Amino acid sequence: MKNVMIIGGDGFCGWPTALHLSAQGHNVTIVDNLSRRRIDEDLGAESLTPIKSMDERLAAWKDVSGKTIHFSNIDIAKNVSGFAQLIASSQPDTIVHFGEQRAAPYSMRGLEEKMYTVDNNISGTHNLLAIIADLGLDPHIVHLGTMGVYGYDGDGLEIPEGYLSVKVEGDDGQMFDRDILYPTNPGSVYHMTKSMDQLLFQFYAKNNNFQITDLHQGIVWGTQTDETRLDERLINRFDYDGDYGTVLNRFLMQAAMGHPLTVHGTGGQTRAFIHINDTVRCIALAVANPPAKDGKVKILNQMTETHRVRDLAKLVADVAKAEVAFVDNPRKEAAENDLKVSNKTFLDLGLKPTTLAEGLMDETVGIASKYIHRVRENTVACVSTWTDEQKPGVVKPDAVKTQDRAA
Ligand code: NAD
Ligand code: USQ
Repeated sequence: MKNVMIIGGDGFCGWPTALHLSAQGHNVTIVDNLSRRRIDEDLGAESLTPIKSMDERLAAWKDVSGKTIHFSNIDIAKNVSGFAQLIASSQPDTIVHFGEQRAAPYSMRGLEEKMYTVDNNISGTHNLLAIIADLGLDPHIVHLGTMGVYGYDGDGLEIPEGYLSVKVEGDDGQMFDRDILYPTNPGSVYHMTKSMDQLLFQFYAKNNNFQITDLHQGIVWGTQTDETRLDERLINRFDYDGDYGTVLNRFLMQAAMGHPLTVHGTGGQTRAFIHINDTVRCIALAVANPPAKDGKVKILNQMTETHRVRDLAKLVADVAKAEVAFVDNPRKEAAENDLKVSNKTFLDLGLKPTTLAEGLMDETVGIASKYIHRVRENTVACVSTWTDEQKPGVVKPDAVKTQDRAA
């Protein structure tokens, strides 16, 4: 049994992870400032599933399992003394860090959201590391990073787990071997913060000999896990709005409401995916297998399948009898890319992936159709654009020049 602190334990990945680790017998403390719920209120958005308040969730878990999960409402980016006191008093063996602003479109919305995402994510991660160093503690830190740090301009070269072994030619023709962090190529301000997190981890692993596991996770789909299914009050969140809804959950919700599936651009974007049940299993495996204290961050790719967006749309359209619409892409991203990813470590540790083919029907009928009466139709459109030129109604400079020339 370990003392496990879960930062961001009220969120989509954090809540089912807290339940899973508690079910395994660990003593779990959630730290969350509930900012995700406040952002929903600001956006006029809401989870499709009726998630309960933290107090109700914890009481339900006690009823169902007899186990207690502790909760502290702390902003880890701002409340340094409160966070430090909590870590000092609870002495965690493991800290799982989910507590960041995680939506790429939200991070591109405007000045305020860009600043908030950088301030929140970078300060939060650095506060955690600096507090542990200051207290002289030695917990294993498990961080949720993203596949997006590698970028999506791939041509089929298999993405390794975090590091790239390269040979560099010196002036005199001598060859030098280097093992470097895979060069980052973030596609949004959010993904950029995850790239910056990597450097913070690299420094503290080297300087303070911290044990750090950074999980480069793909897009998480699905809703329920073995534990959240046990009681309706434990249900996990399902985001579908234009900022926080990820692509597959959006397609499932759109199919259920009779809306065409909104494929951005050609739909040639290939992305990595993982089911939420496998997310919680991977984190349990990571918690059980801390890295050696060798001054190096252990990086694992946490994904199980890759799919092209237009193929996903076709799959959902066939299962749920929906139409597909190819819409202007609000993002700046490669129209087509290949993606091959190594996920050898988790497979070697025994992960048995839930495939899309197995889980899709369950989601379609069990979640999207069941709760579609709760949908807020006005939040479905993607309104955040990567550049001002992409905003609807904005006249592009080229168009102005052409008009001037015509006059
Ligand atoms: P989420 O937004 O549902 O959960 C994040 C939680 O962290 C929220 O409950 C929020 O209130 C909390 N939080 C944010 N800032 C905080 C702060 N300063 N102090 C305390 N709590 C704070 O996100 P999620 O989908 O559960 O993602 C969790 C982590 O996994 C994120 O770091 C994200 O980058 C990563 N990730 C998610 C996905 C995905 O598809 N959902 C994929 C890859 C990686
Ligand atoms: N897309 C559509 N139609 C939509 C919504 C999205 O075609 O209606 C496309 C996007 O343009 C993009 C792809 O689907 O090409 C994926 O978008 P997404 O919103 O599902 O995922 P993304 O923005 O990459 O972010 C999500 C999580 C983030 C996590 C990341 C993992 O929100 O926290 O880090 O997935 S990864 O993509 O591997 O970097």
